[in-house]
Amino acid sequence: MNAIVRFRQLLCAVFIAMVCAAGLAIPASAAGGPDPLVTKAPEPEGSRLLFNCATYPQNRATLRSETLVRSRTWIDERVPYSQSACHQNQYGDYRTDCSGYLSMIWGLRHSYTTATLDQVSHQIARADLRLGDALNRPGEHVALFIGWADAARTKPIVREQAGPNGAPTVERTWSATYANTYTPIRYDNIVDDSAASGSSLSGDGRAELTTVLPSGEVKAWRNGLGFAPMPWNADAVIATGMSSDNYQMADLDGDGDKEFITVLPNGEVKAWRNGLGFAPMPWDADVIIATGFTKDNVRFADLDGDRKAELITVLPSGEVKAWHNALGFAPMPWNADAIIATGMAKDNYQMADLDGDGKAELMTVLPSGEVKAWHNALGFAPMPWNADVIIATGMTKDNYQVADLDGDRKAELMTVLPSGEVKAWHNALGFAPMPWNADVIIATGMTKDNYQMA
Ligand SMILES: [Ca+2]
Ligand SMILES: [Ca+2]
Ligand SMILES: [Ca+2]
Ligand SMILES: [Ca+2]
Repeated sequence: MNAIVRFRQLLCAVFIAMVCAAGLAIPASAAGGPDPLVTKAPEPEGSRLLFNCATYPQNRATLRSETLVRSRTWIDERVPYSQSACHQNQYGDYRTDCSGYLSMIWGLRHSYTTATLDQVSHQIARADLRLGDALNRPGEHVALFIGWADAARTKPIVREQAGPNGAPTVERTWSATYANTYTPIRYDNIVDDSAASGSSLSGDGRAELTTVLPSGEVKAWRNGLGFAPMPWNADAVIATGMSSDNYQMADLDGDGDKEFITVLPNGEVKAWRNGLGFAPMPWDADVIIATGFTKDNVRFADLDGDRKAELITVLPSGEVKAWHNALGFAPMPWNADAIIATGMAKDNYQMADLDGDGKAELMTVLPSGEVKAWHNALGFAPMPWNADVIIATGMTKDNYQVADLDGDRKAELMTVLPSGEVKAWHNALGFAPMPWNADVIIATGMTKDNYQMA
């Protein structure tokens, strides 16, 4: 054994004693015996010579609810504490100590340490602690915050790898005194579950059904059950003076509630902001968002996943032009444009998020009746597509819609049968050939040119 290796082992022993001690004495054996660090190629700086186990391409965007599921795995597997071991499961390969456990839960590039977690997190106020945040004492210990055990919000429930060596991963409640010695931190890439759902008229991401009555009133039914037979539990008239071929709904400001949009005879595109969600006439402001359009050649879809819908039209050349929504609900909110496709007809393309990543896919019906979809890999960019599949057969361009019914962000497919029934197929597989695994009748008495999912 050469001198450098000996020196590394000495350093490792020192830092093992410093990191994740959690006020508990680390047995001498923790730093003794064969040293796996020399074969695990420790990083020279920043990692404190604790090995990283695996390395992944990026720090994952993780839902708060996912931290519950991910942290549960090590508890169920009774992963034993050790700073010189890695544990691998479906969420990756991470060091089996406090910070390695948190790195797995958050989905970090590798196993960070209590001293390097500040590279991927920021301090928050104690009162702001929510599921998926953490309590950290740099150089000593860190634990995942689950919730409060008391109404006064002083005693946190945590999940942690606290040692001593061999002790399993646990959930426990800390005393207020002990918890107050820790700094509340929030992962930079944590995602609120509410922000992860798509948009709808009511704001919960489960598409409502709308139709225009002979009176020109737009009637809407609220989706209370998601993907289910006749899932509607309320109805309301949301607009008047409309025709079935000249209204659309899209979330322009990214708050989850869809705005109402129509093209005026002078070519201006007028939008009303949704201030109330699902309610009679829920609009509280209006604005002109574009000029020079016709009612049969304007669409809206979120291309880049920021929840604010982009504006899309087909040029005479067959090119599909999109304008990026930078300002939300505002006059002319667009700040960039791009040609996102070619060879399209204005009456034969649709856009919806099929795989649930927030970025809309492009679809068209081929002469064969097959529905071809292109996967959006690049967001708002010229030709952002990187794959294509056939998602359905036997469709016509004027009789299918795609919208998320159950709020999982993956769009379902709908068509109107000759009987007037609206049949929907549930999207189980995301962006994949024929991703549907169930079907239901969601409405009756509809015609193909007079209903919209919103
Ligand atoms: Ca909105
Ligand atoms: Ca957008
Ligand atoms: Ca997508
Ligand atoms: Ca869905």
